[in-house]
Parts: sequence; structure tokens; C-alpha cells
Amino acid sequence: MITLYTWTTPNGRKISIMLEELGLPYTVHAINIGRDEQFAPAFLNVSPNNKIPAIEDDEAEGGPLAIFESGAILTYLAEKTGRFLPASGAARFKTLEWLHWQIGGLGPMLGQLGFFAVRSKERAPLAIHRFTDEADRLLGVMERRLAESPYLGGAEYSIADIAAYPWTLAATTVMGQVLAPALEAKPALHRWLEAVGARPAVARGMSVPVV
Ligand SMILES: N[C@@H](CCC(=O)N[C@@H](CS)C(=O)NCC(=O)O)C(=O)O
Repeated sequence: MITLYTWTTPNGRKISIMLEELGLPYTVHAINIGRDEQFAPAFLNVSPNNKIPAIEDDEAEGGPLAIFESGAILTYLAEKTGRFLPASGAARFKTLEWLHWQIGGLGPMLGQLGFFAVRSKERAPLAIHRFTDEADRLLGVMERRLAESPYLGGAEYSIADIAAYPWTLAATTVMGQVLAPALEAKPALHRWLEAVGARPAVARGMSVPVV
């Protein structure tokens, strides 16, 4: 059985979406990051970086396995099941390319923008300006990709889309006001958001954890 350590955030939801897509049984262990539960010593054994998401798979090949970092978890689950990541060739590396683009770019930049423009009580105009510009640029990159390809990795829905969906949705909701101009005239991005959001497993994954 897989245990998912997660919270009500985009990074956590990437993994609940993936587990729902795969139909794998899993138990949810909510880590309330607003109450610093990510710093509990027991959690450090699972996630040495003190962040969600993390999983433990007690039926992994070779014995129980704990994994942190959403990209590593998505890749692990894809390889465990042979789904949502092509096994070889260009299609595999296109998928990994866009997965890593999300993990290293879209996620961190939107995360910083959310902090400075939405959650922080102090106003830091330079930071808001910097991360709005970067989010704008990244959403433009996404629009260009999705104008030429149905999904981020290529023709098929993959872990690249699963990683990008919760953050892109947050860009249009939580950050919708600050990113309004950046979200205009992006028909391919909105078409993709609607298509991915219409998947029943995505809707189920987006409501984990129940708190
Ligand atoms: N690169 C990590 C980022 C994980 C991350 O930033 N998690 C946030 C929630 S979305 C967290 O646990 N924050 C708690 C903290 O910063 O103390 C991943 O993709 O898994």
C-alpha cells in the first residue's frame, strides 16, 4: 500500500491526481504545513527536505521505499505502472523535459508570486514585479507549446500535464487577479486547462486531502 503525505497545495495535488489516475490504493496522511507539521522529526525520515508531497510504498521492488520531490514521485509511479510516461525514445524525453520545466520553473515562480502578491501582508513591489514577469513569460511558453501539441509532453496526456495542472489552475484562481493580463489571449492554455480539469481522476485528486 502507498501512503501519501500531502496538504491542500498544488505540489501535493499532483500526486493525488496521479494516484487517482492510476487507481492505485493509497492512504492519505495530511501534513498541515500551516501548523509546521512538516518539521516533525518523524516526517523528516520520509521527506528530508521538510516539504510535501512524499510517499512511502511498502510494496516497492526491493523493499519499502520513501520518496520526496513531486517529480521523482510522479516518475516512480509512472515507471511502477507503465503509465503516463512513454517507455523510451523522444516521446519519453519530451515528457520529462516538460515535467522538469514545471518542477524547476512554473511551480517555483508561481509559488513565489503567490507568496509575495497574495499571502504576504507586506507589499514588496520589486518581488511582485519580478515574479509576475516571470509567470507571464512561463505562461507564454506554455501557450506556445500547447498551440502546437495537445498536451505538454506531446500527443498523449502524461505526468507533465499532471504536474502542471494544479499550478496552472492556481494561476487562474488564487493568482487570477495579478495574472489577469498574462492569462488573456491564451486559447491553447485555456483549452488544455478545461480538458485536463474535465478528467474525473483530476477532480478527485484535487479534493485530497479532505481537511
Ligand atoms: N520541489 C518540491 C516543492 C515542494 C513544496 O514546495 N512543498 C510545499 C507545499 S506546496 C511545502 O511543503 N511547504 C512547506 C514549507 O515550505 O515549509 C516538489 O516539487 O515536491
